[in-house]
Amino acid sequence: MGMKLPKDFLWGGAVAAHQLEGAWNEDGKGVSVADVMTVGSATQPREITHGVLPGKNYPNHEAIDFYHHCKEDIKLMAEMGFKCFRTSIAWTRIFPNGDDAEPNEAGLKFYDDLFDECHKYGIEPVITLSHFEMPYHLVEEYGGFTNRKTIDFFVKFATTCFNRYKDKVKYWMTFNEIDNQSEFNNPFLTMTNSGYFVDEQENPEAAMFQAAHYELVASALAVKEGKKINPDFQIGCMIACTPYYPNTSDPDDILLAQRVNQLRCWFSDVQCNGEYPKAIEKYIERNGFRPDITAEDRIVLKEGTVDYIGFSYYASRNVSASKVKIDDLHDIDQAVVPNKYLKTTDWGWTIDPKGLRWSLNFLTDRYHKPLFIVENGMGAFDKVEADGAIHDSYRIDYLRKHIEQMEKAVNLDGVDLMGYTPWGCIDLVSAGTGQMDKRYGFIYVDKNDQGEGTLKRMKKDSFYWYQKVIKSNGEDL
Ligand code: BGP
Repeated sequence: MGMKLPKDFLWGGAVAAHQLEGAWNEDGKGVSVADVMTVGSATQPREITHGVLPGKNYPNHEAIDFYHHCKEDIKLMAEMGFKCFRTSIAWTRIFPNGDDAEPNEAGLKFYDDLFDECHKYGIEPVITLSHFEMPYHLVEEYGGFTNRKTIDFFVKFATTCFNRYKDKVKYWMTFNEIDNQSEFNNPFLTMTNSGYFVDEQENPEAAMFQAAHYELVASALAVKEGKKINPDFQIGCMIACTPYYPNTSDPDDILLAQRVNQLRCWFSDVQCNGEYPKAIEKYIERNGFRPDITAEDRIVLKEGTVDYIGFSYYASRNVSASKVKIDDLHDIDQAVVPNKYLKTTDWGWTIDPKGLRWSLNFLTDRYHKPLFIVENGMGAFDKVEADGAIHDSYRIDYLRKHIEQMEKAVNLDGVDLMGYTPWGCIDLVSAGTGQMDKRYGFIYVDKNDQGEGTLKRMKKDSFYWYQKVIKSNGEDL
């Protein structure tokens, strides 16, 4: 038996444009970084190509063709009782090259219709402006966010969307999982977050600090402009909240976990507090990175703090000081060790519902702002039975346990939580691997890793379960 949540709690689901829309080159859409990534797997990272090679397996090109199925799909979300629907606006539908003088009307119209369709059912759109899909032209021509000019391109895109949808969208987020690029050696994460090739950088970590700074300025400027366009907008940041636990009670492990959190959280520190935390200023200085940060930038960061914190929560990680030296730590991944108390998914992600309660408390203590869980879920293989049923009890079990912890955080710990949108409410292309068969949805889509299938939508057992959860406002789990 679960606990009740506030009456206006935003139950829903989350997706991102490039992972479900398909129609990658229709109606004037330009090429995004997602369109030039090949399929990978749990062990093999996606390959980021220098441009598009027609005929290869680029999973995002068709995805689940939401572009042409969105009415049918939103109807299914409404049937589950969604109060909100989180998606992103494909930057390349609006500005195909990123530096275009004028926006693409056909792209703007697609989202007008989509948001109207949501409102038809009383579903509130929750919109991420940039979710791993920067125009590829900005990568080749400008080096993405390693270039200050990209700030203006993003702000133009953001204000175009704010102006156009000011009466249709209230909840916004600027950049998806902006803190993920702290893994500065990971070519996938630097490309998807900031649009540059890590192997072309003289010092990948210095490049990350520069790109992240410009991106944070872009985010703050967007918040400021958005508030001018509609003071009622709620504009949030979006981070990947990963609890880093000390592996033991050895004070070295405790200190290390604190350092790792500093290296992860400074993005949201800047977005919530409007300034760089001391530990990161010092870290940048002692490593001699010298990013271009002007006095004017610092004012903008102060003026453009966010209203709420959107975050994804999937898994926790343990860190051990036996593997690294705390003061020389750069790459967080090198400190990570398995947690013997936790099981993992087929993709090796820990399953840790209590980590969600920890995250909710941690973020509340650190920032004192409303929170929004905008992603949570478990990627799994699903089996379609002969009668068409999909018995995904493992998914229900995962979500139930996380919702229980979320309800404790609200009711026992006093966390101010706006809503909950599990990831991939309809099956879609995995961001990390490009696979279709790593599924998160309440709704199954008939398409496999080879790109075959009818694209037919089918309700899984979890569809009916989540419908009941929403109807009882979280009591009937
Ligand atoms: C987050 C992203 C999503 C999403 C999710 C699951 O990092 O914001 O876009 O895909 O993770 O990851 P994956 O698709 O790799 O399973």
